[in-house]
Amino acid sequence: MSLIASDQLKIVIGLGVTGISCVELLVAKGDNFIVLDTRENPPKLAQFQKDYPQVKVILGDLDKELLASASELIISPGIAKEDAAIAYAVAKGAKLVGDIDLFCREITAPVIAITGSNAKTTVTTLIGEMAVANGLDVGVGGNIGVPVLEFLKQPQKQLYVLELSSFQLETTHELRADVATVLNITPDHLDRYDNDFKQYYQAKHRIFKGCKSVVENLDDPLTHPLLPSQVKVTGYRLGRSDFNIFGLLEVESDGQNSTHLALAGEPIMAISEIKLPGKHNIANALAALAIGHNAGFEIAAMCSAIRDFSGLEHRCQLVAEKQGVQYFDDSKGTNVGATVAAIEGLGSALQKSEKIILIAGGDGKGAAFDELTAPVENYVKSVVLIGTDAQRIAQVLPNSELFYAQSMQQAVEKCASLSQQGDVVLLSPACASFDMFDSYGHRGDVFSEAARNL
Ligand code: UMA
Repeated sequence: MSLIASDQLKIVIGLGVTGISCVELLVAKGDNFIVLDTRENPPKLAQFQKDYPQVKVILGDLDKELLASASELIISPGIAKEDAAIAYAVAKGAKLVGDIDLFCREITAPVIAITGSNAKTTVTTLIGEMAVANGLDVGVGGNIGVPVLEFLKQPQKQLYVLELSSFQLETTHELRADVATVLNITPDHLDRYDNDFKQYYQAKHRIFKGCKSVVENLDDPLTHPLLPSQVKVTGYRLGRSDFNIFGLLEVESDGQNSTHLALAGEPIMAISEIKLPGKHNIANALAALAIGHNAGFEIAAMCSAIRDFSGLEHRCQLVAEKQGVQYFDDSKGTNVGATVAAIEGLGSALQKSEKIILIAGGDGKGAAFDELTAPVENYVKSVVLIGTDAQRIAQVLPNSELFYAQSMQQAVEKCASLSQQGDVVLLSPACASFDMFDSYGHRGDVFSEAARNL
């Protein structure tokens, strides 16, 4: 059965921001296409039908024969290519693409492509700032929240910096980035990958396909690209710098030692000038320097961007300092992995006598919290638990000092009473916010205000 028989029929799957941006492009090109969404009532449907009354939309379960009748399936990141109807159509010859391929077909400007399990938004944003500091007209988009096809509505930029998720990379064949990097890989989205870490790893490594140069995190062997030797590779590590390796260097001046970011044994800037806290942000600065270096950015301009960069809202953001205690808003830590990264990043930068006081809890979305145990025992003095899953988190922290609070205000006041000079109060809930707040942004704002008002 074929609703619209045509060899040239394209099918857009998904009515989210990606699907809608694909529709805009196909309409502009005058292509023959229809739109499907597996949901009976996708949230953007009414507005879409107002904007595109001429576009045929089919909702609900995917019809495999209809899919098989298409020449190209343009799928959104939230749709798995393993879906039985999609896999059937692909086996019958339908080509599978995503918005990143559609974008790459239209542009000639260079692309920097960034993926990783953690920190990709921070590094992508910093690279964007570095590009601006280098005087470039740059577009920063992708998984960060701006669908790449949005850029086609404007004159072409001189450079595109794209944050790409494993979901987007699954359907990307034509990226050919000028600089490509996998920042780090730890298990994530395993529900999408049949609990198979290898599939997730392979999706991430698709970023290197056809790339001109690579940046590799030498502290994480899983980021090592399998590529022909003629591709330029620049490494970085939280260790000694070397030829083509950004790293660290102890510099002595006036009898005082300080650690600097460095390349080939030459200091670049002192790590004390990085505003973002924690070891993981030193790694992020090194990653950004290495990426910018491959892209031909000036070192001085990159350093000024690093010095000015105060991070992203609600991501380990320093929001207050009271009586020698720093308050960090990591409300974006909505899953266990993000909270582990925040605790380890901040904790590893503290002196022995200084500790973290953690506010965690909310709606855990059914996830297991076991991975919190080790970092909390290593770096956290006390935990103040809030929200629906407070008890479930308590179960994985049998050796920790635990308190409970009914509101964020109460939690912050409790943390203040538990802290001493040099300690850090960290809101990193490992949970969604919806049981107590409108959003993670709202939760972070309430935390910041309570901390500032102490
Ligand atoms: N969905 C269906 N049926 C469909 C289509 C979608 O049930 O037929 C569901 C998906 O399972 C998902 C939701 O609808 O729950 C949205 O999916 P989508 O693919 O339509 O998403 P977009 O609105 O187009 O947003 C996507 C990215 N979303 C996902 O990957 C799920 C956004 O990343 C990205 O900013 C945007 O494109 C622009 O590139 C979000 C994200 O959560 C922030 N990314 C994950 C992450 O960062 O961990 C990968």
